[in-house]
Amino acid sequence: MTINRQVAWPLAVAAAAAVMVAAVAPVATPALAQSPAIAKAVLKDKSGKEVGEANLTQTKNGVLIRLSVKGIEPGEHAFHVHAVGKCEAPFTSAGGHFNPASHKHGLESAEGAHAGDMPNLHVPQNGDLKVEVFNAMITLAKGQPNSVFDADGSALVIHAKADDNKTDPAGDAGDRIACGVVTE
Ligand SMILES: [Cu+2]
Repeated sequence: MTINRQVAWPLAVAAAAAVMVAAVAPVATPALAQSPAIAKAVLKDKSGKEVGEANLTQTKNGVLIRLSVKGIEPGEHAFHVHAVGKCEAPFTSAGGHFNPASHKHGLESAEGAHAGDMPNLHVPQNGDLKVEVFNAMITLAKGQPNSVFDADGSALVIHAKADDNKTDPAGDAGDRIACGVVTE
């Protein structure tokens, strides 16, 4: 007599193995390790009065600038990163626009603009404005060619007039009415 013994083996449930992602220790280059993730600039007018503040945050793709200004003449004003971190009235001390790639001026420039070129500020009637500006052409990372923390530093500058986004080298933006050195 043949005994057909069928043994029902419980299906082994393959437990989904929890995948342990090994935490990869961040490998920072020495230069990056010293680089700030945030930076700041206090903007003053030609008389030395504080008229604004900017907080800069490094992101993966550029630098987010949160700017607040007070008591600025209503209307459009050019807003740039200038090449030298020195703000002595009338702020020519800040040099030209930050332009490590030696491009022509203007966000509408065919060849790609200065790294310091940014959109105009639109200041309302009460003279106070809070705005966020993203600049993908600069970095806070030291040692990079487009770092605002290069040998002579950098400054944020607000102009009397709007930037026309094309006239080389300064967008026909007129006088510099406020300036702030970018600091860690
Ligand atoms: Cu400027």
